[in-house]
Amino acid sequence: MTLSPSSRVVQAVCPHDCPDTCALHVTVSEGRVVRVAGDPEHPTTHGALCTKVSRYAERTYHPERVLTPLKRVGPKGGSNGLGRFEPVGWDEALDDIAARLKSIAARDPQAILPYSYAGTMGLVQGEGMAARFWHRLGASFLDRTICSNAGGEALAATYGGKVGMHVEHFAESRLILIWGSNPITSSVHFWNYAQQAKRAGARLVCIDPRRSETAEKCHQHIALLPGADGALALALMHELIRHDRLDHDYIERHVEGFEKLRERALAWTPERAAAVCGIDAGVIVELAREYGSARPAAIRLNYGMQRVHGGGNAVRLIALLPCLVGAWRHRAGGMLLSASGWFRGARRDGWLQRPDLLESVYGPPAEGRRPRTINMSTIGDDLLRESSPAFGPRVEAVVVYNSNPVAVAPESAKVARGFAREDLFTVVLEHFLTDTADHADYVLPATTQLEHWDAHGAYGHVYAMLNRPAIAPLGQARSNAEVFRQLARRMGFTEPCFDDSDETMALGAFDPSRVKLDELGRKGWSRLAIGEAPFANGDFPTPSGKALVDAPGLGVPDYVPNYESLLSSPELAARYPLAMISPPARNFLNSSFVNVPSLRAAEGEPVLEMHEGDAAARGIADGDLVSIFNDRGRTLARAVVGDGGGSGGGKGGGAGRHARARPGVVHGLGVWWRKYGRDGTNVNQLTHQRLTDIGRAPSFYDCLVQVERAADPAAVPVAGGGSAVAAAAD
Ligand SMILES: Nc1nc2c(c(=O)[nH]1)N[C@H]1C(S)=C(S)[C@@H](COP(=O)(O)OP(=O)(O)OC[C@H]3O[C@@H](n4cnc5c(=O)[nH]c(N)nc54)[C@H](O)[C@@H]3O)O[C@H]1N2
Ligand SMILES: Nc1nc2c(c(=O)[nH]1)N[C@H]1C(S)=C(S)[C@@H](COP(=O)(O)OP(=O)(O)OC[C@H]3O[C@@H](n4cnc5c(=O)[nH]c(N)nc54)[C@H](O)[C@@H]3O)O[C@H]1N2
Ligand code: SF4
Ligand SMILES: [Mo]
Repeated sequence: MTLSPSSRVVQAVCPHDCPDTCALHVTVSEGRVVRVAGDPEHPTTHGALCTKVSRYAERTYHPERVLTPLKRVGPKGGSNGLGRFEPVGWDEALDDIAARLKSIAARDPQAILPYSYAGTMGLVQGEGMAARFWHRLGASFLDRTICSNAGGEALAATYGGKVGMHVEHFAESRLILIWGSNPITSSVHFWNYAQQAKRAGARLVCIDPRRSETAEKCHQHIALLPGADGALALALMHELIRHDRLDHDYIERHVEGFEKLRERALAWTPERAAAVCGIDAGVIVELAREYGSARPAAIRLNYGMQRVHGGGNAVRLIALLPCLVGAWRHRAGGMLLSASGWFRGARRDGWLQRPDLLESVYGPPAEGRRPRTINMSTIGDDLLRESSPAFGPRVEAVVVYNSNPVAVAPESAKVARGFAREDLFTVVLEHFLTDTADHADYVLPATTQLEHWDAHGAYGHVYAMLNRPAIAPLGQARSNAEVFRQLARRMGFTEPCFDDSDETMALGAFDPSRVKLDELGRKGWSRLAIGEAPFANGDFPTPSGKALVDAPGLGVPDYVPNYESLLSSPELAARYPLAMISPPARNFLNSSFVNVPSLRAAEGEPVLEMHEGDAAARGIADGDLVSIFNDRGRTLARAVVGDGGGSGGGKGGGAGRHARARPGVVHGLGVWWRKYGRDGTNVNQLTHQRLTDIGRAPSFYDCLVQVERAADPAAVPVAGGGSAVAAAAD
């Protein structure tokens, strides 16, 4: 590629919900982005990006970008799930939206609900100016639980915050347990360190029901049943205790309540846990021996394993393992689930979000009044609820940004029904006409990360990051912050904080006493000052500095069975005998990128991975169209059949693309837009809204289904988002 002499490189940040939070070099030539690459100097990015974000220019210049405000002209979600819109001017749209919000707020601002998640993780375009706006308005709080809350609260209950090892140090570990995580898909920069360790002789063990891309590259894959991780952790402790592979000194000095844990673990023999996990007891005995003797041993835990009823308890148990063997003494030992807690205090949250503005509606904090809270994970039920003293007012307006709830929230038939309510006023700030935007009264064109300022923390490393705009907003796109700033004016909010520019907010996002702002400005990133082996001497951010077994209000962690499984709900399992998990497809990021042609082509169509025995019993062959169903609904997918390695503990390597599922478990890879599904649905048609034991999070991977062959009328057209979008934007 020849670049014009005027081309320049802009320092940016990947905004996506991914632990790696890469530093980007965006090359701009003649006002157009021609290349998005990894910053070679950034220690964890080291010049590499995942496939998805290497295609960022393709996403940004996508012909279906929404580039003008759109107003609905047809029924919500249309007759076929697609919305019909016509372009309107910004002033007309914002005037009308402000008037509608004002009239609802005059009755009760809690009838207005913001719905947002991590489409961008930016501190400005996420909950920055938007949070100021919602606080000043007094709208309902949104409990942002959809992803990490079970594990996050569990980790904080154990260690006082979301803290752990530095990702770089995994390169020096001797044994790495990759537990409930598929880093080749979802955290490729961690995988780079794991490979360095492997080359230096470390052993890699993957604990995952699915023979994932990662599992097949580890030395060992333990294919346990979904939701059995707590039992496995207890049995590992049982073995560590019985064979006295404990670091007594570390436990004595840095763990509170070990005796209670010991008592519980001794009840979990490998045989008992093996029955729950659906693996051989010998695998557990051997793993405990390795974990108890390898120095240093590290655990890369990730959120994939906490999307089940007992996800919180399981994380608490696994998080305690490094204390038992004293793994924290070495910088390459311990565990990492999330590093986001290191940014606590480094971010200026109070200034960015201004929770004090609530006072203008609810009075001084002393009075203790607060708006009601709605859990984003039960949005399906909550949009359909009437007013009641327990619930509060019926939701009359929803403003969605950085999220696509109609596709990603559980039990999506209900979510879609809620968003289809004709009496619900819905505004969606988006790049594309997603399944959610299809249900909007107004769609407002949002800038992408290449077009706006932002600042970022991270949850997989400890670098504060700064994103500069590389190009001017495309079309009439405006940043989220700009939209809320302009709405604030129209609502009559006069506080000076509503005048702060995006740039002011991005440059002011971090506390100068904690982040070197000059370095941040110069390089685009700056490392927080945190010790190499931060817990070598305890010093956990708990009140006592010790790790907590018996956490306040939670008791001693235990194995909590799934809501839906053969063991816990045999009657349900008689009708729906297969456990379905729905982890991400490699080329998508949640429901983002599903509409990028090259990435969608790489995924083909929605698939269901099945074991050959389960398929044969149902007369299903590889490549057949199948219907997956339970009491909540039905969805169609293409069967990918193979032998996933039987009872677990098999050696990795050699397994091909068609060999991912163990018996009894199926994988419906996510998260497709519903409108790209053959019948206008996706896997969330099958998931439920029951919450995890800790953290009020969804149990996406705790889900029983049945599968049958479906007629395959090859002629059935796949509903494409394209046509409706083109019609709308014309
Ligand atoms: N390419 C890509 N990258 C992503 C994402 C994406 O959608 N696509 N999503 C991003 C987001 S939002 C997040 S939260 C992270 C998630 O990143 P991770 O936490 O690593 O999660 P996943 O890759 O969803 O799942 C990891 C693995 O958990 C397994 N798993 C499912 N149930 C269980 C269980 O009960 N026990 C155990 N031990 N394993 C289980 C799945 O089979 C999967 O292989 O990734 C981020 N990165
Ligand atoms: N069945 C099943 N369901 C799941 C999961 C699963 O594994 N299985 N994973 C769950 C997890 S871990 C998560 S985190 C959630 C994720 O759910 P969401 O946070 O809703 O993530 P996305 O689906 O990526 O949708 C983000 C949207 O934000 C938009 N966006 C991006 N940047 C901006 C911006 O700057 N401004 C505006 N206005 N919009 C922007 C994107 O275009 C995209 O449509 O899904 C959950 N749902
Ligand atoms: S999605 Fe993750 S791996 Fe890909 S560029 Fe963004 S931060 Fe890096
Ligand atoms: Mo997530």
